[in-house]
Amino acid sequence: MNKMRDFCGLVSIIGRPNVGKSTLLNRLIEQKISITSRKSQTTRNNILGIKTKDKHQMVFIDTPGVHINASKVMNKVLNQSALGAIEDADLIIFMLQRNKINTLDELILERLKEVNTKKICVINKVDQVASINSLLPVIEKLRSENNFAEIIPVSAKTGKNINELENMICQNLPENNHLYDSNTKFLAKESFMISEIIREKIIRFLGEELPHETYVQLQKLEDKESIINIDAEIIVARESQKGIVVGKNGSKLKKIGEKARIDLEKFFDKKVFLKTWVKTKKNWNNDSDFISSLGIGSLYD
Ligand SMILES: Nc1nc2c(ncn2[C@@H]2O[C@H](COP(=O)(O)OP(=O)(O)OP(=O)(O)O)[C@@H](O)[C@H]2O)c(=O)[nH]1
Ligand SMILES: [Mg+2]
Repeated sequence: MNKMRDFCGLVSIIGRPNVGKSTLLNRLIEQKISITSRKSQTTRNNILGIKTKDKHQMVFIDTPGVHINASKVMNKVLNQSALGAIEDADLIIFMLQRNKINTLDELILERLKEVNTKKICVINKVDQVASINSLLPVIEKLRSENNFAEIIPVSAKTGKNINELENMICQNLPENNHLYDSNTKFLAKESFMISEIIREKIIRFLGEELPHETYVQLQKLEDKESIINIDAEIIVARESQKGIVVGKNGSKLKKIGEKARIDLEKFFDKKVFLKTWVKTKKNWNNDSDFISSLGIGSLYD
């Protein structure tokens, strides 16, 4: 008698910043577990998300965008995190966007040529290209110069071709026992999810540079029957940045807190009381020991 076979593998999503890796993970998992924004360097950890479809279990790793100029300590840590996920993967999803391959894409592609792992190339944001025809030269270039098992245009935002991509992923998973229960979507601790939701609002509401100079540390997490009480400290790297986060008469911080609370209530399906304040820890983002003590760059499961 034929034994029914199970398939399971680690699927790493790799690409330069801002191409939509986290948006794709959320779309595949059908739940927002990885924060997203228009600004690059949004993701700071390898984020794990799981999807089980019958015999197939996909264990996704969303990674920080790979950087070209990794001179800053933080950039180096993030690059190591992303490149580490290449080594560990059973299947690599390389992601780029629209109909352009830029220098950074090329660099990552060169790196990927050195690994024997199966690869799928995902061209994201096709909702923003005039026609699928305009993608043909890019697809042809990617096909002729690399060894992808598949190349597929998608829109993580609208969901276009996501089912097709999921089928391709399933077809390329190795035969393995499932690692997680079929209902499990993520393993991240509540405290990590909360800090990330607050950090997303900081990134979305502040200017280009500042988001990378902040992190969020929970000081209190009280899960009561009818309400969750959260105290969160927002840390900046310089005293002068404090005022920017707080805003005129506290307006910015208030907005960040309000938006975060709405998302937290959605996530926990419960009332949330959130208190936030800002503190300076000088040059924290240039201190590699401190960065790793925060867990930045590590796998958050
Ligand atoms: N139009 C369009 N926008 C998209 C799509 N996918 C993602 N985006 C947007 O692109 C921006 C970046 O998305 P993210 O998912 O944060 O990108 P990322 O690759 O995870 O970025 P890093 O974590 O910084 O490396 C966000 O503003 C998304 O809403 C898409 O298919 N179409
Ligand atoms: Mg991301």
